[in-house]
Amino acid sequence: MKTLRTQVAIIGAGPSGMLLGQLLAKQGIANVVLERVSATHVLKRIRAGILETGMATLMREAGVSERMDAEGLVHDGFAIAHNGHATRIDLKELTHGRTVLCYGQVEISRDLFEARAAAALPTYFEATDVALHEVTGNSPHVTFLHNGEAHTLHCDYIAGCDGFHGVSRQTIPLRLRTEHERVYPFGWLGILSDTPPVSHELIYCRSQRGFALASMRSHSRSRYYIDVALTDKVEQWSDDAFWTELKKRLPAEAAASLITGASIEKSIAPLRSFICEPMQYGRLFLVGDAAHIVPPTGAKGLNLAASDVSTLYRILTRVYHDKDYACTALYSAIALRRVWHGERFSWWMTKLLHNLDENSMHDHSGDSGRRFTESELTYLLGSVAGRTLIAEQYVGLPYEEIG
Ligand code: RFL
Ligand code: PHB
Repeated sequence: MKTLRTQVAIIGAGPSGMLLGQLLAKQGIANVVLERVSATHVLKRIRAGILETGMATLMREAGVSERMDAEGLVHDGFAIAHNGHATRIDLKELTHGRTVLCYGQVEISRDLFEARAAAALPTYFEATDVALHEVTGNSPHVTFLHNGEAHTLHCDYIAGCDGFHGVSRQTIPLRLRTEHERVYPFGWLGILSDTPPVSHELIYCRSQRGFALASMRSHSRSRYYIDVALTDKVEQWSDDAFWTELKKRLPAEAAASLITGASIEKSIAPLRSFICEPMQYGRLFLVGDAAHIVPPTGAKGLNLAASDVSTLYRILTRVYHDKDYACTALYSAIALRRVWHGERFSWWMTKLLHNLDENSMHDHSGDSGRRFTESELTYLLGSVAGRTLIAEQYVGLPYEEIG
C-alpha cells in the first residue's frame, strides 16, 4: 500500500481535469490527476470542436495556448440552413466583435498532456477502482489501484472531473442530489475525413429528412454529422450511405460542392440533457460532464466544463492564497446558474433544428408541432433580434465573478 498526499485530488484526465490541474499548478497549488484509461485512449475520443472565448482565455491563463493560437481557426459566424436556404449568423457583428475558435478537443487534450508531462506533475493513467472517502469530513482521501498496487491519496479537496459515467457524482447520496434528465429519440452519427470542409464556416441544417451539421478541424479535415435513429448501428452506415444522406440534407449549393472521401472515424453519440444539483458535496466538487450533459447542437458541453473549471480554480486560489475557506460554499450556485443557461440554449437549438416528436405530442390531428417550430425558425432567422438571440448565446454568456 502506497500513501500519497496532495492539496487537490483530480479524478479524470478529460479537458476539465487536465485544465484545472494546469491552472492550479500555475498558482502553486499541488494536485494529482487519476485517470481510468490510458492517455492514448483519451486522445482517440473525437468530440468538441468549437471553443468560446472563455475556454480559449483559460488555455492562455494555463500557459498552454501556443498551438491553439497558431492553428485554431477564428470563426466570425456560421450558417443555419432551413428549407434549403442558408442564413448567416454574423457572430462578430451581432455581438460587438465576439467570435468562436474552431480547435478540436483532441488537440486541447494533447496540449494539456504535453504541458503536464513537461512540468512533471503527478498523473496516474489506468488507475482502477477509484473510490472517494470521507468527502464530508476533515480528511478526505481517494483510494485506487495502479499497476496492481493499492494507493491512498490524502487531500484537502476532490475535483470530480470524471465525466458522465464516473464515480464522483455517485458519491453524493441519492437523497441529497436532484438529477434532471431528458433523452432525445435520436443520436448523431459523426464522420471525420481528410477532405477540405464544404464551407469555411459551420452549417447547421434543418431539413425534411433530418438534421445535418458541416463542421471541421482544419482547412483539410472535415467533421460532419447527421441525426439517425437511436437503434441504428454505426456498422449499418457505409461511408457512401453517409455522404448520400448528408447531401440530401445540405442546401443544394453546398451539396454540389461537397468533397467526399474515406472516413477516418465514425461513431454515433446519443443526445441527452442532464443536470445534477447540487454540484458540491462537502469537499467534493463536480466539474464538467460529471455534473451536466448537453446535446451537442449548441456546442456547449466543453464550454460549460470550462466555466466550471474557471469558477473552481478561482475559488481554490482564494482558499490557498487568502485562506478564505468559506468561499468554497459558493461553487455550486455560481456554476449552476451558467449551466442552466447553456442547457436551455442547447435544448432549444436541438428542438429548432431536429424533427422532435416532443413538438407534436399534443397534436390531436395534423402536424402543428413541427409547423410551429418551422415558423419559429423562419421568424428568428429573418429577424436581427432573432439572430442576435442565437449569436449571443452561441459565443457564450459571460463568466460570473466570485462574490
Ligand atoms: P470527459 O471528457 O468525459 O472526461 C472525463 C474523464 O474521466 C475519466 N474517468 C475516470 N477516471 C478515473 N476514475 C473513474 N472512475 C473514471 N470514470 C471516468 C474518463 O476516462 C475521461 O477521461 O469529461 P470533461 O473533462 O468534463 O469534458 C467534457 C467534454 O468532453 C464534453 O462536454 C464535450 O466533448 C461535449 N461536446 C462538445 N462540447 C463543446 O463545447 N463544443 C462542441 O462542439 C462539442 N461537440 C461534444 C461535441 C460531445 C460529443 N460527444 C461524443 C458526446 C460533439 C460530440 C459528438
Ligand atoms: C464539432 O465540430 O464536432 C461540432 C461543432 C459544433 C457543434 C457540435 C460539434 O455544435
